[in-house]
Amino acid sequence: MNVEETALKIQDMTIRGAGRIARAAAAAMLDYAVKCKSMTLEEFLVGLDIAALRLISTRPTAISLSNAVSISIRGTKEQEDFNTARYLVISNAEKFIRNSNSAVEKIGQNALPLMKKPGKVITICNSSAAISAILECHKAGRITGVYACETRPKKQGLITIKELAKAGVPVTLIVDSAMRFVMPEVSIAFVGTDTLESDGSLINKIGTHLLAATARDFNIPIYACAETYKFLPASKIGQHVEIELRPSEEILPASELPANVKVFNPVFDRVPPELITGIITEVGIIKPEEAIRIIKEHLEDI
Ligand code: RUB
Repeated sequence: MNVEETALKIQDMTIRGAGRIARAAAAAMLDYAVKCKSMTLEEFLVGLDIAALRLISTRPTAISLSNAVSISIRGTKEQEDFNTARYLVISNAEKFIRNSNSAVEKIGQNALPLMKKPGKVITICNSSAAISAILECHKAGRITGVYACETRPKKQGLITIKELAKAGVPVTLIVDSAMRFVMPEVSIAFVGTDTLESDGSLINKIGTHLLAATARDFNIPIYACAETYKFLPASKIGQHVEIELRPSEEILPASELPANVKVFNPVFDRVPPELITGIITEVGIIKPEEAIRIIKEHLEDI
């Protein structure tokens, strides 16, 4: 798929979820590099920048997207000719996609020791990393049930229940506001990650802050599942990721909206580090206060 097709699919959420978005963006950069034939290095780099900006503009909150693009074009400006720059993008992007897929698997494996005995899990939205954690625990016979929050307004919880049911995991759909009702039965919460900031703040689907605060009230551990490329390097110097606001029609069609009523639709939450028990990455489980170390060790050069 080319850059524009990919950008449109990310924008309209046909491609969604921070990891999938990142892999699709890397694949689009790869496609651009493959299709570029005989041009100067300068022309190639200009086109690469345009492609990068187009992809990054599609969704603001998942830093995985801009990290995937930066990793794909890493080192190209230092190359001496068009062909070496072009092959560098191809190999960077291929490597990113491979590593990203294997990171999701490793997160599952790293999550397993957190569920020492059988119990129930709660999750929100649809996260491939959180599902990987759930599936690994399920294979080890440690899941007696999963509560999947519906996740208003786009109902990504419906994707989660289908994926878990297909894998034979006992799963129950709840409306988001029932999370407190079921929490006394829950042993652990696994949630996905759009972005992790250097102070350990977690940015994930709207409702994640509510879930974390509810888990804390019931003394239930909550883990963010996050590949290392979901950490925000610029947060080291105080930058925050932008919280995406989406159209009001996702909540209520304009025709059903009474006069003089506004709809506000922020689609991500910023969860403070003190509400997060830990972060499961492909390189191990860390405390939120160790986020800065992941940035230094894995993302310093992008
Ligand atoms: C998806 C979402 C997911 C994270 C992590 O939001 O909040 O929890 O992106 O997903 P949206 P993954 O549906 O708005 O993209 O673990 O698959 O990267």
